[in-house]
Amino acid sequence: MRRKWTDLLSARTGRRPPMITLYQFAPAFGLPNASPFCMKVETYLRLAGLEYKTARVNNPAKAPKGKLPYIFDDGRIVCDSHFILHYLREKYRVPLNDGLTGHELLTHKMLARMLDEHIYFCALFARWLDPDHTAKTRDAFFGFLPAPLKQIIFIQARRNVRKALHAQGLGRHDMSDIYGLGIEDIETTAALLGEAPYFGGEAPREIDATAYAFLANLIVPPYDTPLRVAASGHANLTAYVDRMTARLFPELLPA
Ligand SMILES: N[C@@H](CCC(=O)N[C@@H](CS)C(=O)NCC(=O)O)C(=O)O
Repeated sequence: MRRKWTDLLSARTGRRPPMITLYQFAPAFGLPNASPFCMKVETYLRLAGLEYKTARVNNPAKAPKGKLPYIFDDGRIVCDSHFILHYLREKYRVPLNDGLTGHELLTHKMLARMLDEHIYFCALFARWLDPDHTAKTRDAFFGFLPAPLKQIIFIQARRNVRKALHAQGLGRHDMSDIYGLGIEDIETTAALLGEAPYFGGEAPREIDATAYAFLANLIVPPYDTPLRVAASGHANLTAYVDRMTARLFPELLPA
């Protein structure tokens, strides 16, 4: 059997890699996480073969920078999925991107930015502000609270999302324009994947942590928004999500 590169590293240094703790929301919708940023980090940890445990946080305001995810590793806290991946790549010398050309790395960086910084906000609108879907969000994220509190906390959280989307700019557009912008990203993503099994090519690379986290969050949860309809309409994207789930989170597949 092939040994994981982390085992080889431990054999050489004589010590086991320390256990990383990933602080994130509870799993939801049959996904490792309903936050694409949390799911990106967990996917990366699995792709890299790093040992980790998860710790559930219900209130992101308690996180060091007020957002999830963050990790604790070897006495250090690292916040933000971008900086977490950078930290893990450097500290554990993760070889996921080895051998990629400069042009491939640039394309991967642009795709990650589009998903992190653009489609994320379209999806946030769909979950929190499209009136057809807000009840699903309330029940999935605050279902653990007693009924009156669930509604109060949800209303507060939705107000924060509305303010954030307004400040970001997207929240100033009407619904059809917001969905139209998100669908453009989905079309771009589907065209970039083409017939390849992974965004990294024949094998998953670092970009696949981000792509999988966002696409699974668009396709799997039962929000029949124009974004889900558009993403599910691309057979290469749905097959990609299934392929990544089978490879990295087989415990989530129906028995
Ligand atoms: N740039 C950050 C974004 C993290 C982020 O926006 N997390 C959301 C969950 S998907 C959050 O914690 N939101 C809570 C809030 O804004 O109050 C990253 O890449 O980790």
